[in-house]
Amino acid sequence: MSPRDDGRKEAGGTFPLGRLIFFVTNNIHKFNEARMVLSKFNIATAMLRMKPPEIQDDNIENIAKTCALRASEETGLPVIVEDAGLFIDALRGFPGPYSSYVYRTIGKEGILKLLEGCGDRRAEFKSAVAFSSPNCEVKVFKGSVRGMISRTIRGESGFGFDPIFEPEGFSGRTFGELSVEEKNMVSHRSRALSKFAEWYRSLRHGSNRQSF
Ligand code: ITT
Repeated sequence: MSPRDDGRKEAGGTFPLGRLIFFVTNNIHKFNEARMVLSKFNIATAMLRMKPPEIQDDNIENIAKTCALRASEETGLPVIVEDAGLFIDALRGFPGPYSSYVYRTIGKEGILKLLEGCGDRRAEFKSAVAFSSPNCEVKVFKGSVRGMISRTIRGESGFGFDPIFEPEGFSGRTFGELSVEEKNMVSHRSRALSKFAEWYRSLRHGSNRQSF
């Protein structure tokens, strides 16, 4: 089979390296945030809706890594997968890697209930963005933002726990009360994605050139 008959090689050969990335997610809010961040680095983002089986792990980096590997193996494409979670100090990091399950079960209201009467409202959002591509080692980029868990649910923007998280530097407004642009100024996701973007765009200029 000649290289031109091989779908992967063909895709690799014509791939705008460092300029286009496939973001594997089913969450349109995450995708929209990511697209905005990456466009600042002149990287176009395509949403790849697939659900590689998510492993159970206490570490969001391992979850993102395993999913990214599976997705790039399955598609032959350069992909990123992001795993994120809300880590609450007074709950020793809960729900952390279990944020998705906790959101679907007890939700924002449940978290506020768990913290009723608790003076320590400190918390952190963490993000791990894993990049994987055929013929390339997996890389992980991390980002985080500290803040407080609010006492009430406030704001309609964003998704998930946004209406109960007050990031540092926004005078007590929750992520739910911020525009996407404002959230992207400080969010865990935009911090991790910016690190990824710095690295990924360097592939354009050849110093890090790899065969995809
Ligand atoms: P994927 O398809 O990309 O897996 P997901 O919604 O399951 O989308 P995560 O596993 O990364 O995303 O996130 C777990 C949960 O953590 C998510 O369902 C939200 O409830 C919460 N979360 C993560 N990032 C958040 C953010 O920026 N704002 C609010 N909640 C967030």
